[in-house]
Amino acid sequence: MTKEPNTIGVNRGSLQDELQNHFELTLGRDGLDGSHHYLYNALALTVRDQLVAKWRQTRARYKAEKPRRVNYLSLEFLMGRSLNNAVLNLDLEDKVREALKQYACDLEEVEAAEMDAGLGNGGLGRLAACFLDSCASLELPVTGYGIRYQYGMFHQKIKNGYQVETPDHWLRNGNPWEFESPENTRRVQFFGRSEYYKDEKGRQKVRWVDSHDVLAVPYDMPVPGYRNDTVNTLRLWKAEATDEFDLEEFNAGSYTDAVAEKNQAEQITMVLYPNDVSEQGKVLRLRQQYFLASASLQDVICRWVNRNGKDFTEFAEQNAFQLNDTHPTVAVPELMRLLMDEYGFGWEQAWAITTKTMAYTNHTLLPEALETWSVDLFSELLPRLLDIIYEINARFLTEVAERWPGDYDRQQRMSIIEEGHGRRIRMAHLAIVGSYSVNGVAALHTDLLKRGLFADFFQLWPEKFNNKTNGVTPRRWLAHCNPELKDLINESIGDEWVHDHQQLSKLRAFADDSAFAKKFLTIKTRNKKRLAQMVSEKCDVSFDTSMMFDVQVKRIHEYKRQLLNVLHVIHLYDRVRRGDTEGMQPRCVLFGGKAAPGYALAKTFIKLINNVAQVVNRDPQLQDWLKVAFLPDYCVTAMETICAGTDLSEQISTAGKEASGTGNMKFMMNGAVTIGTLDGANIEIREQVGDDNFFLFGLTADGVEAMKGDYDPNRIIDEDPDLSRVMNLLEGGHFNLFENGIFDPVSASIRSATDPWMTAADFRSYIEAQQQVAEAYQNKQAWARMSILNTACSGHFSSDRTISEYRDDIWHKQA
Ligand code: 26Q
Repeated sequence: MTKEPNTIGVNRGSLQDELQNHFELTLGRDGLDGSHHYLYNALALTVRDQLVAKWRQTRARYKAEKPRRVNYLSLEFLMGRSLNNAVLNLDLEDKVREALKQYACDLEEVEAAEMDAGLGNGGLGRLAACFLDSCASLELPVTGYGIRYQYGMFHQKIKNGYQVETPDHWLRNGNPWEFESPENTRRVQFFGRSEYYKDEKGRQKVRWVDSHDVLAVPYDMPVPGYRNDTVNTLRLWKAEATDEFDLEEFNAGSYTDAVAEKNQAEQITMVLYPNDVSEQGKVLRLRQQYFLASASLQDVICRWVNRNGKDFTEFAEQNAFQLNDTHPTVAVPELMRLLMDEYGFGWEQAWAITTKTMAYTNHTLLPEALETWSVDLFSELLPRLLDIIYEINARFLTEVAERWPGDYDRQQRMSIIEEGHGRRIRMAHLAIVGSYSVNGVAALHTDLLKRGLFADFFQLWPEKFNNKTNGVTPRRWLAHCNPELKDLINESIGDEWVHDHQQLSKLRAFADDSAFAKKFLTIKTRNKKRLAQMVSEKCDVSFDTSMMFDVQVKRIHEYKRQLLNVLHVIHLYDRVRRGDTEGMQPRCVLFGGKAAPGYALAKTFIKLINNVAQVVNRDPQLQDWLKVAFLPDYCVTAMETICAGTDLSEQISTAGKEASGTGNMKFMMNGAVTIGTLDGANIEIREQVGDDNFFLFGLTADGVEAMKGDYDPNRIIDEDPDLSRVMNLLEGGHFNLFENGIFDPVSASIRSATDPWMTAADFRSYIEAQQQVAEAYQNKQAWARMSILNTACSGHFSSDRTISEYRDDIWHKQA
């Protein structure tokens, strides 16, 4: 092997030598131990070395070129695995495969040794990860700021059909992708009180005293762009105790108690809250939010001061903060505090800077999911911030009163403080008031925000509101997860589509090309085989690839209506048992997703799916018609196999409830056809792919609203013989023979006149759409065409498109 010049950070030998060095020298191994753990680590370090030089260059470039820096603040980053992503983005696949030959291993086996970085619940966390990939690929100076949870999203096991949670100790075997950066440690204050004093010029000032402080230690992860020279940073904070913790106790002789106090501090970053709607009022959650916001803002300001001194004239032009939902919104008063208390600004100047840098993304329409914090709790934990929030509110309400004199109702509706028994802080109002941009994540969602939840604010500040329809990265969600389809696309239209999303539409020309269609279907079948393999291993259910693969994977929620899907499954079961199989298409129905540990009904849905699966799969009469499985522990890595092997994508939420959805986009990219409601981004998916290539059903968002009040599910059931039979099976104990009454809450929810999710209302239309799907699937050629068109029209849902819009309309636009 010839050695390349010895440049620091650039590969010195061949990748093969580098790998061997890491394996033998860095890790001190002399042979494989069967687990691939060390080989994975050696390979990760080898690939990482290639990133480091680019990382430093990127930092130097940003320093020199001084573009506006964007800081993406998020309590969640659902990164999944890093090795595969780095290999793809750095174009190292061939070299890596070659290098692994000396160990007689293939890349997939080694990649499988990596644990998912599961630092998120679902859509919002994965969106942040896709965004980082797109920002680096578009060479945008965006830093992700998050929390380095020691325990990520729990692992899900299924026992006797029930979800059982086990901890995700993802760092146990070390993490080769992180660089601890202790020199950038920040100090975050909690508790204590505000103290008023006069500074040397006699001005009234405030400082936060008697606080209990916690250290924030950053761990940086490299975020490589796709085949360019950019490597951005994801900075995750870990909480550590200060060394001066409770000196009093220490001196009083209770050494062990004092040391035990350390735990309090370190708890902050111990665990991700596994609740994807909200967990109201948990003080630890508020501590996490403030910890992230304060450490990240201090970090940005510190870098600013190091470069520019205390001149903040251009700070707002040079920095932006994107708030991923309200979770990091305490950044608004925190930036005010830092500017006023630490850097001597007056209110107006500080407010001008804050409202020129903060931008807020909303991800939900469910009013119960809007975050509020009790004023009492806040005043104890973050007393100085509460002062500031009150002042923000007072000034804001003055503005409202000027605009709508005498309209006290409106003032109350818009106030950041909700009055009632126990005052609460409305974080969404704080975010809107403090930001220059407010965006929703799909066209319908943004529209509903303007018309509904935030109508008052939209009237006051229409210019703040904008839509940014979500997207997903085509690197992970097509090129990586479906390598054979990637190769076929490359053969057909070249490989530019990987970073130029508009190019995918060139595939439309192949929709009626039978040779292409044949290859396309062959690849689908091979991906279905891989998925069937996974289902067989994890669920012990055998899926036949000649059947249609009908898949719903996402968090388990009433509004997402896994229940409606189960009702359809029961209906199919019932049809086969009655011998009514004419026009029926054999299917394998797959479910996957986690329920929040405290969400009883969602957990019952999981049990119902598992019980139905058991009855169906054991019935010989159903053998050739229907298979049902619940895949345990759904996660990013599982989705990589799932979306490539899916025929039919279930996106069946009650209209007006799913802000966007992003799984829908991953399925579409991989050629799955959607059955869906007019909800979230489904609407735009249908617009892109055309009405003929999308199976639509159900009420519209306005229809759902209009039906409230005179919704009568029992009448719907009585008048629909299919639904009546399904309810009889469900309520007659057919799926819970020796488990009396366990599904009563399920049937009660369907029969409730106040069922907000209107499951019964959409049943008939869903069943009919499913029958159309069945018939369409039987025409292989027509189905192939639909499937190809789905991939061809998915370019719009590349997160590169989304991020270009954030760049042009939010980040590069001055307030
Ligand atoms: C709040 C308070 C306390 C504890 C946890 C939480 C919490 C955590 C996570 C609340 C919400 C979430 C996550 C929400 C989420 O994933 N929303 C989804 O965001 C996607 C990206 O925009 C959309 O596509 C989905 O429609 C939306 O449901």
